[in-house]
This record gives sequence, C-alpha cells and structure tokens, in this order.
Amino acid sequence: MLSWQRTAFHFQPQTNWMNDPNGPLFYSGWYHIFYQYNPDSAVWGNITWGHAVSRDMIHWLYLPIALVPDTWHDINGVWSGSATLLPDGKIVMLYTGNTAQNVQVQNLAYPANLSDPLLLDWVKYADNPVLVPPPGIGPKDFRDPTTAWIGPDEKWRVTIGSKVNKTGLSLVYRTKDFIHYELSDHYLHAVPGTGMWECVDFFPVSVNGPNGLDSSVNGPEVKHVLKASLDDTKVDHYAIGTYFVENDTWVPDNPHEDVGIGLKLDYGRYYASKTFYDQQKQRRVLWGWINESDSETADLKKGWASLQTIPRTVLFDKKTRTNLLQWPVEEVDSLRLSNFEFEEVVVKPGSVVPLDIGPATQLDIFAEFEIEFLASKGIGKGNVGCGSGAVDRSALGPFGILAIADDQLSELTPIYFHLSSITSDASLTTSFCVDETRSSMAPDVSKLVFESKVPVLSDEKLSMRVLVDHSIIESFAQGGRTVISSRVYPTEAIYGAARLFLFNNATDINIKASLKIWQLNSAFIRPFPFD
Ligand code: DQQ
Repeated sequence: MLSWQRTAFHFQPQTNWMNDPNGPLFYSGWYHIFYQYNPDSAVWGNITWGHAVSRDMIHWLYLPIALVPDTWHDINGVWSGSATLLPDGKIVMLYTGNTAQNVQVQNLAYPANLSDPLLLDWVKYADNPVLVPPPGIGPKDFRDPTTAWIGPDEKWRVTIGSKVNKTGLSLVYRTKDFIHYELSDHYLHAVPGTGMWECVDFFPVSVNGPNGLDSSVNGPEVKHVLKASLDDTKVDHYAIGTYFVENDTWVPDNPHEDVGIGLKLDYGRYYASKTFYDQQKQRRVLWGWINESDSETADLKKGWASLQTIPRTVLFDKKTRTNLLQWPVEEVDSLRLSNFEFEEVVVKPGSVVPLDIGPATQLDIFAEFEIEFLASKGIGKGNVGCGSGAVDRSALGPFGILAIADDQLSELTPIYFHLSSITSDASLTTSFCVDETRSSMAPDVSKLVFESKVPVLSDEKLSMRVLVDHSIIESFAQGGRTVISSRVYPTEAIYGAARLFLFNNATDINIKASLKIWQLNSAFIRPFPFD
C-alpha cells in the first residue's frame, strides 16, 4: 500500500521494511546498493539483503533479493556488511550472520558470475563462518565488517565493531585470502563510555586534493576518518585522525572530539551509514538510513518503513581542517525543473514572507542570509543553541525558512540559524536547527528539535541547502559542514497545498535572504524490466 508520505526521489523499497545500507559499490557501469530488508513486513525482522542498481544513484531498478537467511550461520538474519573490490576485478562481500544460537559471526559471499554487471546471483562460501567472536568479546557484540584495505605487507585489513563493558571499540583482522584471518594485538581504536559500535566505517580523505580516495590510500597528505554508529544512542559519530599501518591503530586529531563524544555525521534522524569509493568519478560517497518517526501501527498501515538519504559526496573541509563536508551527489541536479530566484528579500523582525513558487513538496533550495542590525537596537546577544524550537526569540535569531507549510501555517517545519553573538572579526559559530514540533497534526508522531553548531568563517555568508521530498527534509549548512535529516508527516501541507516561506523571529536584526529554488522531478524507482 502506498501513501502520500511516500518520497519521490529518495531510495526506498517498493514495500516493507528497510534499514542499513550494505555493500555499496560501482561495478561494470552500475551503482549497486544492498540493504537490510524484511520482505514480509513493514517492521524489522527476517533480515535479508535487498538489492537495487542505478546508473546515477538517483533512478533505481529493484533486483531480486541477493542474500537470504538459509544456513545455520545466518539463519537468524543476514546482517550488515561491506564490499571490497580486489585489484584483479573480483568482489568480496563480508557480512554478519546471526546464527541459530544468536551468535554473531562473519561470513563471506561473492558474485556467482562476474560477467553479469547486475551481479544477480551470490554464492556463500561453503566453509562459512570465516570469523567467530574472539576470546573476551561477547557473542552478541561482534558485527558489521567494513570494506577491506590493503597494507604495504600485501595483507588486507578489515575492522569490526564491538564493545568490552561500556567501551566501544573496533577490532582489526589481517588476511591474504579473506578466508584465514589473524587478529591484531591492538584495537583500531576504543572510546570508554560509548557502548557498542555498530556499522564502523573507516576511510582516508585527502587533506589538499580535490577527490575522494580509495580505501587503501595512505600517506602524508591523507587523514583517516573513523565512524561508529552508537547502539546506545542510535547516533552516527565520526572523528578525523591519523592511521598507523605498522600496528593498525588510529589516533584522533583532537581527543576532545573523539569518536562518540564529538562530531556527528548528521544531527537529525540518521543511522548505520556507510561510504564507498566511486572509482568512476573518484569520489567517496556516503549512504545513511533514515528511520520513520511515526508509529509502528502507521508503518504497517502504509506498508513500508524507512528510506536512504540522498547519497552524499564526502570531502575533508580544507578551510576549517576540523570536519568533513557532505554534499548531495551532483546527479541530483538532473532532477531540477523550473527555477526561481529571489534577491535580497528583506525579512523584518517577527515576520513571515511567502515565496511564490507553487507546490513545495519536491524542492532543492539554496539560500544565503545577510544580517542588518537595526540602528535603534545595537548589537544584542542571541541564544546559545536551538532552545525549544523556532518560537524562541532573541536579538540574533532564529531566522531561516519554513518548509512543507500550509497557507494557514498550521503545519510547518522551520530550518534556521540562531546566532549567539557576533565577534569583531566577523567570524562566528552559529546554531543550525530543524524544528519538527509543528510539522504535523497527525497523532503518534515523534517530533524533535535538532541542534548542531556550525563554524561560519569571516569571508562566508550564512548559507543552507535544503532538499524537500514530501516527508523528508535534508538540510546542509555552510557547504555541508553540518547536516540535519528530519522526518515530517504533514496532513494539511501536502501536494499542491505545501508552501515555502522565509521567517525571522529575531528581535534586533533584519534578514536579507537570497535564494535559488528548483522544483525537483520524481526519480524512476521501479523493478528491473527483465523481459
Ligand atoms: N543493523 C543490522 C546490524 C547492525 C544494525 C541488523 C545497525 O548488523 O549492527 O539489521 O542498525
């Protein structure tokens, strides 16, 4: 059963439940995405690997399920895993199997026929599992192998998330053939108090170059990103640091911003993300799972649950040198239809300005904001943080846009900045926020205020890019320094009734907003036409 909340250009299965992205790769002209999929229901369970292919990561063709639970070593679930492309063109897929006794083990699978660009058939290695929990690691704390990378000793490395007591950690294994493994004496990294690490991701970024890097690249111009999905809080945290291949350890640049206690990949609803290196366009691409925030009953009624974010390119931020930049892959631009431009629209304190663009359910919005102090007021102080939402007022915020709003403003989702202060060199750190609290009048919907901090350098304007797709809003601040994905279920602001507004709830500043807005086409996402 479909419903109006269904998205138009985000990837989701035709029906039923999806969670983590698995084994993304580019092979023989096709992007492949696999995903944790329950073919029987719109809630988690009976987990298989769904499979789809695309030429551009926007339009998708569903393929038959790639891996199902059918042997003792994965009978309780074919759980998350990653792909590795070997230099000889072969593909290795490592995934976690939940065994008949609910022990987490690592299994090996490979394509039955490498000359099939669709990689339709998968073979499980006959002697699976290839790894079982090592001594000292709980049977339920050993999951989600990463893409492998190769060291100068010609051995591949794979890291696997775990915990010991409350310390989250990642184990490293070395292998030559993906069948026999040796466990490293050291953890790749461990952070006390962070709990179980799921879906660890580990990848290099270029500190000066323009491109993404293959997982095996290392050297003086390279830093490494370690990401863990924290089971206790369901948040994806990352940190940037240095990888030492001699003993397979990683050290964060800033111990105060270590994995799980510092930066988040996304400050909204987002989990279990995974990157891959796209050798076709020399970029690193990030996938992430966005859960529903309505009730399970509502999900069962609508017959589906969850979607994947728009794939994002990931780069090191060469200006701040402290964070990543995430940006929707350039292929999204191919969905752009009519274009609207607004120059220096003045939004006075306490006012709302409609933007006349027609229906506002499928949009790509790029907005820049300039601040004008009111002569009568001087430079006041703002709030620190996003507070209880966009209704909070201070001298310097909030201001931004109201997305998926109806004409009466009975439903709306503010995406906004709230400055705390302005310094003499004009650089600042601002809060970037999304407020779901008035997004829906439907019952049983969880509605939160999402908060992040984002650096704004002295030569930069405040800017945001926002992708709107019926029931999801993905918001990128300052070129992707911080990202917030939110889920909304409007009942009034749907289809032709959805509108877009500017707002300014600050008391002491005028806002001058300049925007470029595109209506976006729907993507073609449908079964592969085998006949
Ligand atoms: N989802 C999978 C696990 C993983 C978790 C099971 C994260 O492999 O740890 O569906 O969402």
